[in-house]
Amino acid sequence: RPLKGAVEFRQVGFRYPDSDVNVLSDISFSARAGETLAIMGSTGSGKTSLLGLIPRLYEADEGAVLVDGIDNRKMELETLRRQIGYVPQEIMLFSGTVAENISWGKRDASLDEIKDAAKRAQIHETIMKLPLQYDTVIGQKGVNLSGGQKQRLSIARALVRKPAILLLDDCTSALDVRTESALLAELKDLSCTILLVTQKISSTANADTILLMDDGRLLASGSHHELMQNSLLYQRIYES
Ligand code: DCP
Ligand code: MG
Repeated sequence: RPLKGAVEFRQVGFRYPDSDVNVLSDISFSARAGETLAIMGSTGSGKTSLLGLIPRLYEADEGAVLVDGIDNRKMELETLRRQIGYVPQEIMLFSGTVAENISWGKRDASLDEIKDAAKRAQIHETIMKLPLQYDTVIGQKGVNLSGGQKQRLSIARALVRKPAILLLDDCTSALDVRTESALLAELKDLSCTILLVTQKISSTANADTILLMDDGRLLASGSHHELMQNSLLYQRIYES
């Protein structure tokens, strides 16, 4: 079976429905199935907006977003979203058990599948130290988790659905470099396509391609090597 999960943007322009300014202009790039793409850029540069166009939280106004070669506006929403795991920038956990929180997007997940996702997300060991492990209640009336633990739980929630495309919106920001690189190595093993929004240059090392965004535009794109040679801005970020 050929690998699925290719993502391509063709001259995409986008503005929010209640606005007349473009937040994305002329964005073109492609990620082959199984590749990892890192997206960097200052706050407000359009990274979250870009990710949101893939599962069609919003639709492109100009150009097209293609998933496995098909314009995603022509796909059935459920078919499209079934293959996408999306970890939003704002983590949403509810008051319930750890297992329930992980299986939120796949109600029929078995405990083995839940544990496998948690292991890959580097949170299994933390869970095993909780009073009732996977049955521990978290959230408002339960055990409190740290920011980085919540981030990993919400990554596990996306992984349990075994997505072809994984969208990670700055959700490794609270992880130390070692945990993050262990996580990224695990994700690589899944051979899904990964689009990773990050502020940290350490997370771009594993990426096949890095996109540098600025004010809704793609300033530069390429491998770490290429950007080190061609992009002054990237060099500056790398050295800072
Ligand atoms: N914007 C908007 N309406 C929304 C969300 C965002 O008008 N519902 C605007 C605010 C920014 C631009 O769109 O000017 C891009 O916002 P993004 O959230 O896409 O930007 P980033 O994700 O890059 O920013 P951050 O790094 O802060 O998450
Ligand atoms: Mg954002």
